Amino acid sequence: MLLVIENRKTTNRNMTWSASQLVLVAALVANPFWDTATVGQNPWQNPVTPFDVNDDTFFTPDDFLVESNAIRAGRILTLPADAPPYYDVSGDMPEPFLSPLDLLLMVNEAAVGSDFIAGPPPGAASPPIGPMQIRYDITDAAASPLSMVNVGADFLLNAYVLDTRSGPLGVFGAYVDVVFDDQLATIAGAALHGTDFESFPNDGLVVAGGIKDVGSITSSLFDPLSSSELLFFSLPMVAAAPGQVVFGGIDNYSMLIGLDDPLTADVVSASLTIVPEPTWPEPTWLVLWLGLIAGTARASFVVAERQTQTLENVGGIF
Ligand SMILES: [Ca+2]
Ligand SMILES: [Ca+2]
Repeated sequence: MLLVIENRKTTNRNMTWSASQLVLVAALVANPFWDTATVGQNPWQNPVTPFDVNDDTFFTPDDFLVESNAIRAGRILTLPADAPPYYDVSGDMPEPFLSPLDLLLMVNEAAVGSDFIAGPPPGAASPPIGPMQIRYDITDAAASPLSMVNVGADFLLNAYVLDTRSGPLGVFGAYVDVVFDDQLATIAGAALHGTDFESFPNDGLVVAGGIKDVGSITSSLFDPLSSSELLFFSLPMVAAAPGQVVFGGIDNYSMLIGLDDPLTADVVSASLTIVPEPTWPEPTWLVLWLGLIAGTARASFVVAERQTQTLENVGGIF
């Protein structure tokens, strides 16, 4: 087991470290009880891999959810009678306990290890619908709302997340499939993750009819998040063909602070009307067309001038 903090700055897995957390990390390095040889000797440590807290055989973001919930709820030093969840990642011996060190070990392993999957567990069934919302809207690069664009125009598809419980604690994270007609619009760049959700980002896999598993989890595993609606990600896109394109889909693996089980959030879709680019006549036809207008105007002027002269001559008789 290797604890590397510096590398985290070079990855795209940003975490916020307070001075007290760094002290905890230093304490971990010096902790005489931290030893991989203890794996399998502690009833609250997963005997197969200590990072699989919820014991589903994978190390994925929902393991962070379970561990973070336990620490936020103040369960430090008090482990439940039965495991799993296997909260004691560090495998403290001779006396097991749960602390922020366990979560920090997971952060380190996810940043430098090869066993972490930044997305839902492979083969996981869609979780039941729960009290969370993912809302899409469409803007230009300056964040002005868009409802209609020309073919070829760039735009941003933005996703926002909201904890809709009566007593909201905030959104922990999500990995979502965005469904849309890829004949009408195409993805033009990597996802831009919201500043509140920069941990363990997944830019998604582009597939026919959309993109799979775009998402991340909270930028701070220790501090409370705002319970108001937050920007989750923005996807750069380009309008490809005329039509009305709808961005939606309900297949998402979403997580709320305080709930150990992932859920499926309600999705509020967004639509965009794409119209053809303005067309202009060929240059030859344009010259003829302008010439015709000029000729017509000249003829009208001549006629008007002659009418004026005629009236003047008539006036001269009297
Ligand atoms: Ca797991
Ligand atoms: Ca521990």
